[in-house]
Amino acid sequence: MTVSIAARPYEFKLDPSRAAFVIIDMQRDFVEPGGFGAALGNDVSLLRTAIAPIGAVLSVCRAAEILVIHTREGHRPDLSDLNGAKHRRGRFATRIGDDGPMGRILIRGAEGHEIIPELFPEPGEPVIDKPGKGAFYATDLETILRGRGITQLILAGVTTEVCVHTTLREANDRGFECLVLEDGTASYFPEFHRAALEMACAQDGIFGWVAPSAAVISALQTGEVI
Ligand code: TIU
Repeated sequence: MTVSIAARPYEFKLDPSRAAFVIIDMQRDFVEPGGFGAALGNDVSLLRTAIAPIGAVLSVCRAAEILVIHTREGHRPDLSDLNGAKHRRGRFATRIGDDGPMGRILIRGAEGHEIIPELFPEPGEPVIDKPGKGAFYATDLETILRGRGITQLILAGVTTEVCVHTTLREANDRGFECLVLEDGTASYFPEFHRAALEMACAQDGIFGWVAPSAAVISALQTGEVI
């Protein structure tokens, strides 16, 4: 059974039983002041536009019993999984592992590392802790997806051109069909957000499909069953 989602570059045939909604890095460290995003010099308020659309799709996916997966970017407290290049990069006063107002920056167990309350995982929803930008790198995400027979991913979260796009590319090369949630992603750089979405679906879907939350919700609630 599939439902048809109005998407770019053309309709996406979603099979809810083989799909997962993957919410990437909606952590306090990226969307609240004093976290990793702010330490990199960004205006974190720009990312908050994605929260309501993700929340709306999350409710519909839970009701439709679509697998929901959350990811968190972060590192072990002893920094043993933080490569030196990532640690050293940039000329910032505050780095990964340093103390901040929400605890140590981008460290597992710190307040800032946690997923925001609006999108907090429900029991049973896998949470993938990842040390890199892509959700497949050095994680068990692929094993979990293959084990459940998942072949399609709806991708949302932050930031569009960094962790969402890296995951999109990793998933594409692994044979997953991907749809990026247009208004459920956001960037500190609005022009990068727009370009990243165009890049995803250019060339008749070089990496996959792009659709707004309303199209996904409408397809799942009232969509024609094909
Ligand atoms: N800096 C930036 O745009 N993003 C990240 O560092 N990580 C994610 O995108 N999650």
